[in-house]
Amino acid sequence: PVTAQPSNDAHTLLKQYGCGPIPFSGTDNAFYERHFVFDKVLDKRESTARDQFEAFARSVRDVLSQRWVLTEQIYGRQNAKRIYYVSMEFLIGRSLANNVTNLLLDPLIQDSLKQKKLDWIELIEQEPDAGLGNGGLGRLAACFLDSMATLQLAAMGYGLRYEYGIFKQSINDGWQEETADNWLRHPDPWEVARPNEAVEIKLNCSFELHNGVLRAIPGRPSTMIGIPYDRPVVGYGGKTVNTLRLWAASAADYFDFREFSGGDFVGALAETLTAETLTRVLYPDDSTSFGQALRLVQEYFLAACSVADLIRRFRKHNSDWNLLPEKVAVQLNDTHPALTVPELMRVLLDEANLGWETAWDLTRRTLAYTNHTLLPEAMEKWPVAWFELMLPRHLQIMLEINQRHLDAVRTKFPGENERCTRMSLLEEGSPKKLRMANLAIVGSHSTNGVAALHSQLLRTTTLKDFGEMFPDRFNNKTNGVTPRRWLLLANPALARNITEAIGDGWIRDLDQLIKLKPLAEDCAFLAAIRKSKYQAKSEFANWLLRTSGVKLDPDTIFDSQVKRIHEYKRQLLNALRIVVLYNRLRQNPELAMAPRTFLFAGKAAPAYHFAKLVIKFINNLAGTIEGDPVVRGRLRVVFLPDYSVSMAEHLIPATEVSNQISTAGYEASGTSNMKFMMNGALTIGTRDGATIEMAEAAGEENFFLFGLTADQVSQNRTWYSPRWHYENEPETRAALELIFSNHFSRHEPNVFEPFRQLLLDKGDYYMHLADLGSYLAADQQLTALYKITDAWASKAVLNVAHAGRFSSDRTIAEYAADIWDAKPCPVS
Ligand code: B1H
Repeated sequence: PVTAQPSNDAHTLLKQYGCGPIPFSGTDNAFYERHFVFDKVLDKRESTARDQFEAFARSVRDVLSQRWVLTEQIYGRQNAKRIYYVSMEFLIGRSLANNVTNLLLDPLIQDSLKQKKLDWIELIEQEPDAGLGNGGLGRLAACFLDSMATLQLAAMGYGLRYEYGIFKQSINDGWQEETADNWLRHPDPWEVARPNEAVEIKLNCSFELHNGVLRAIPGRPSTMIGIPYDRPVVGYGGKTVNTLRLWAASAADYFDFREFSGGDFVGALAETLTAETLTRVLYPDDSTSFGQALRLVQEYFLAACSVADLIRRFRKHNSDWNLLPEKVAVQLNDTHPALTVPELMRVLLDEANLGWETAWDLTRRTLAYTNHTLLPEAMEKWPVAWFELMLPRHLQIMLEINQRHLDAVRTKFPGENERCTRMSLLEEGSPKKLRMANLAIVGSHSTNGVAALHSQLLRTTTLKDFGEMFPDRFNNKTNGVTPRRWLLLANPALARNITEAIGDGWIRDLDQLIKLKPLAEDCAFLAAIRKSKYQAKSEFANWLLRTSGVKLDPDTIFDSQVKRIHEYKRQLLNALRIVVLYNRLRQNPELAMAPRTFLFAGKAAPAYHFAKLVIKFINNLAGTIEGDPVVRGRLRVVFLPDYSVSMAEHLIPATEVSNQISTAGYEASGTSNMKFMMNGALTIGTRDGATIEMAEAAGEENFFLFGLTADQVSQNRTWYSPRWHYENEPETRAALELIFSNHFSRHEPNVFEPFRQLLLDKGDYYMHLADLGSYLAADQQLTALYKITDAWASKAVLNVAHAGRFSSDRTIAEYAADIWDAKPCPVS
């Protein structure tokens, strides 16, 4: 992509990256061509598009390799404080264009593409998305890696190298179907396997695979091997190249000798298969904890491999264990890696031979925990019996932690037995369970939420007891997104507008976008903004046509809701809005209504039946509207299958209306809301998560906010009646009647009956009907404004101008200052 880059000539650039012993210049084909011969043993003329991608990506990796080595050397030499971001998910997407952008290699690449007559778009589309995450939590981790490298922090990500990432979604007859995402089918050009740095993980049982389920065999201790696969994380400017280290599970290669000599060769190898199953697949649940034993072992594996690795790195440069919190900060991405608490304790007690008090003090000062949701179904709890079986030493440690913790609670709040019950790490019942959130809070020095409202609700409601016990531990870190991927790379037309107007300082310092504010009154700039939006819409339409055959009309309003499908996110509310608009046109075909395209995308967890029914409904709605001559061309609904990071990079820049319509109090932060804002979409949304802070920044007059507040939701719970809305709001009633009359399901009578139960009979827990009226009113205001093109563009500019706060650079700077106490360690 042609991005706004300082015009470095090729020679200077190659000098910067050729900082090691290997020169790049002088040999023309040293750069790209040699990878066909030396990596693939292939004549270039015989190469496929995929071969060309691999060769090209390997040349880019060559460019960064010496800086990658240098980065680690400097961190070691300086004995810098290391930051470890531990997460079960990293939703990376593609890396080629991102690495090229961050290395500032665009001019060089353009030259090289011209000479070699390569098609850049075709090249980058050869790369599969690294879909090692479900949604916002995993994508946040990926944005944080970009910002940590750009801010020159000595940071590293730890995760799992799933062989299968988030499933591929296809739509069959309107229904979601899942297939496996075999993203590693071809060799990945970015990763570097480091078997020499493998670590051993011990469990007190062995496993057996039985009909696809992992079965523990008690009393037979086993060893697993974690093999690190490193991926480069290039900071913007190409100076710092950090590492994302992903662990792959493998069987210990000495375990099978006894059985081998006993003759059971095949049986022994089958056991290898079981160990390797561990990192086979990502659990596809977002905001729910599914409670599978295999998932618990995955979580322990991540914690144990990462602790072993970071301790080894710490010991290389420090002999005094007491320095641990000064030299290491570990951020736990939700409770998924919470077993880091007992694992670090175990290492400090059993391997470093420290006393309990010292070990506990060091553990707590090293670890910090981020909470990402208030939904009770997402709170992880694991049966105590599983720990007895697999990790008895860890159970012992957690019980000791709990004893001491409850003693402290009793000292601070004497006689409050119920408080103790609530705060205990143990949940009584059958089975008895361990509460991972309580463990993470007690075992760390910081607990943060991900937006102001979320952090406040955490401290004052969900974790109230902990807020009272440890008031200083609680803090907020409002999420952000990287402007490199989500603006510079995804939206070259807008990026160019911005750079032409205010220079390119915004790329590293997004607050500079505020300089655009006066231009909200400048007709020429508004025209340029309109033009770049139209360009992004056309490019998205072309991409969609090319990749899926769907044709969009860029002269309609692009109105999007893209995110995981979940009741609390209320895609059904959006669909109800469309049914009402459809009814208006059916009743009055003469009605003036701006032509609109409603875009939906998102995956439903495979076992979440209601969410799958919502997908089915959106698809049937799309089909019915398409087949109705009265509305065809005026309203259009499109469900785009298989939402991914790459799709978002095309869709978000093209969007004019961003829907952020969760029931207030349920969306912890949201991050697509910020991406849309940066790309000049206007938001129609509820006062939830970070959307509240976005509207605060830009001014509520530049937002279309509607609906109940979080306060009202919690108060209204007792007396809210969906029936009242059905009986007293004619449009609400007509919309529901149309659905229940099988208008959208002629050949599948009553498939949407569960909506009646959910919305009317079971009391509409997420209050769709309470907010439908105000949603429609906000929608009316929005379409009225759209007609006044300058007024619309002006608000879009004001939104972009105030998006600076939502850069993940700001978020990471806050983590570094308030939680990690970390300073930049430049690699010059
Ligand atoms: C978020 C999750 C999540 N919150 C459990 N919680 C998972 C919970 O596999 N699991 O078991 C996976 C994911 N994800 C999201 O985090 C929030 O819903 C968003 O509001 C927030 O923006 C995002 C990043 O903080």
